[in-house]
Amino acid sequence: MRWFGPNDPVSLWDIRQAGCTGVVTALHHIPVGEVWTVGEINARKALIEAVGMSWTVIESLPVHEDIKKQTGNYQQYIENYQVSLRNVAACGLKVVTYNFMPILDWMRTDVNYEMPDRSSALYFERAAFVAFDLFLLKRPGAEKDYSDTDIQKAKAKFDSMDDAARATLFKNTMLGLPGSDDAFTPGQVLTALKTYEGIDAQRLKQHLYYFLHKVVPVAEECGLKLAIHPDDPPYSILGLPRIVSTEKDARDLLAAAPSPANGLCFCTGSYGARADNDVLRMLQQFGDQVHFLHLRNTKRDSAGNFYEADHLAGDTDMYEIVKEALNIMQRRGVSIPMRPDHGHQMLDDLHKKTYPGYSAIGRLRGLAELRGLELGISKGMVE
Ligand code: CS2
Ligand code: MN
Repeated sequence: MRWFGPNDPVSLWDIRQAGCTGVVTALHHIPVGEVWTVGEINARKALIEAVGMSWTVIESLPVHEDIKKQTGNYQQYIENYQVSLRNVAACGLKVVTYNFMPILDWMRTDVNYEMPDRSSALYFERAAFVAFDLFLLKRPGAEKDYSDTDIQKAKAKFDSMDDAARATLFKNTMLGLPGSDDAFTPGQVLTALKTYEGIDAQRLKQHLYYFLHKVVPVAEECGLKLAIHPDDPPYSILGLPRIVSTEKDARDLLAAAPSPANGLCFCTGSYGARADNDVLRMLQQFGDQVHFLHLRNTKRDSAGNFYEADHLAGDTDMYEIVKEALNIMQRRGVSIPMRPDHGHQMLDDLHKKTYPGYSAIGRLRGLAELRGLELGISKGMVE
């Protein structure tokens, strides 16, 4: 499971009791772009080992915005990244997850979407998102990104909301902005978006490939695997380019720096939010370069909405995914680290404040179901 560090309301013992043998974590207290020192890495590692678990996967070693834009001190930040890679390898870590999403990481319009069983899920509602963009953020030129139907639906949605609902929508939508604990104003967001003017998808791809040319050889030399997490949701939002969304994106970035160190964090939930991504086929194709697996399920509808479903429900056939993952591991003779990505807020956790998607009990349910599925399939394979 993922652990957010000593401030996480979910403790390491909770995670161990959920049946985990390891955690994935990051040094969230180190500002993006600064070097992770051996001392800091080992201190974190000792905390995890003290409860009988291991730490081999980092999620994430974040990439500084200057590297994505090739502005300011980006060369220095790339050098720092290289040093951090050497340091984490020296401490015995194996996999480094990162992403290349401009400004925002994941984006949802509702982090308390009630499921029929009264647990709570993360939800992306297209009309609400378009309403946010047009009427709350008021991004200049946003209308040209949407169809007339989109705009009409967004207007109807917005008109149906009172001030409190609008404020909640704004807050939820901004949660994927790093550091968004302090509420962002629309002005601040628009200023950040403006820094990407002139950077289209093609240019952002070039910047990613440049970064890969600099860091993949270092990772390879020190025996690390890099695992890029896909965009979530997997398409352009707020006029920002997103370049790790499709099968072609993944193929291109692997081909841009061919190396055993250049690989994917295969997130079935993120890739699966797009109807034209055949997630199973993608896993079959990229199996040799999958270094980390996020197992999560989404349920889409034809209007472009999706919610996070139970791990074994939703649009992705988890049985086929786990079976393919087992095939890949057998073929490669490796064990690919896996975690349940997100979970519903449920039971006692409904009364607790936790990171959206990362309450304990819903993830425990997902993990238990996935482990059972894995064991059942693997026993069946042996027979
Ligand atoms: C995660 C991502 O919670 C999530 O959705 O899967 O935030 C992921 O940790 C980052 O994109 C990886 O860099
Ligand atoms: Mn994920």
